[in-house]
Amino acid sequence: RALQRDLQAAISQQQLSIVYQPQADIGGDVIGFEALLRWNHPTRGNIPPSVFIPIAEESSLMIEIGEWVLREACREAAAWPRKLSVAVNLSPVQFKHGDLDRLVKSVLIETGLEPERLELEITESVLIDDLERAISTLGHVKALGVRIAMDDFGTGYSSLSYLQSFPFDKIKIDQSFVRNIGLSQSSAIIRAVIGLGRGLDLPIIAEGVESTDQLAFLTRESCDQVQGYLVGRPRPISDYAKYVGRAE
Ligand code: G
Ligand code: G
Ligand code: MN
Ligand code: NA
Repeated sequence: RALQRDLQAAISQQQLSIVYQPQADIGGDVIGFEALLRWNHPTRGNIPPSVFIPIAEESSLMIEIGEWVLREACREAAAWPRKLSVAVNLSPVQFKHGDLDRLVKSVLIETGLEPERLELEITESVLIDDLERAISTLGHVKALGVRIAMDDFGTGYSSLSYLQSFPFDKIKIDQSFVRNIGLSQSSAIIRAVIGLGRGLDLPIIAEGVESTDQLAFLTRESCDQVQGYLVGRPRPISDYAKYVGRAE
């Protein structure tokens, strides 16, 4: 496929970049950023990750790209004057191949980022193929002091059993529920997930928060953190200089 071939060149030709989306506590203070990959294709312009990540996942390219994102995001965060956290998404492919725990360890050493400031986001699909192996790898990563967040929570098939299999550090409520706050089903589901977080002593972050009405609901329900356009869009980190403690 043409895109696959082009993607191969993307890293070395510096077409990949990372944008950062702020994550805030419920009072509005920014506590960290999620790193999100962007590809500026030389002729086709911006290609969304929903298109190119699946292509990368068909080959060993995802390993290479995943390493690049992790290293870049950790290097970036290590340079922030304020010690905010950085969240990096992991592809299931990175669990199957590659030596994920060794990679994380060496990137932390190389960049000097404090392990407590790194959060790795995984989806349930990571746990589906080889649960034993994924849990063992995640355990090694956690032992480094890195946190693991369950992304897109509520959209997979058996979220609750996974919460029993592995000690996650955070749950990210999928934006599809947040979008439908106001409909009774979504409100009830969000309430239940927040309650689950309380019971399991896990912080809950709501994704895709766009309106003050949604924020008001999440505040009322004692959600811990929020992420979404209301707090800030994914942007180059230079746009968030003030948040990371740099002079503008
Ligand atoms: O930023 P955006 O909403 O376009 O991201 C779309 C999807 O791409 C999300 O599911 C997000 O998790 C995924 N994605 C973005 N950056 C990365 C990355 O660096 N690695 C992986 N594996 N997925 C990413
Ligand atoms: O799957 P994951 O949660 O990693 O991906 C986050 C995706 O959600 C990114 O593509 C990001 O651009 C998008 N996103 C972040 N905040 C909002 C929001 O408030 N509204 C919408 N519609 N999308 C958002
Ligand atoms: Mn994510
Ligand atoms: Na998500």
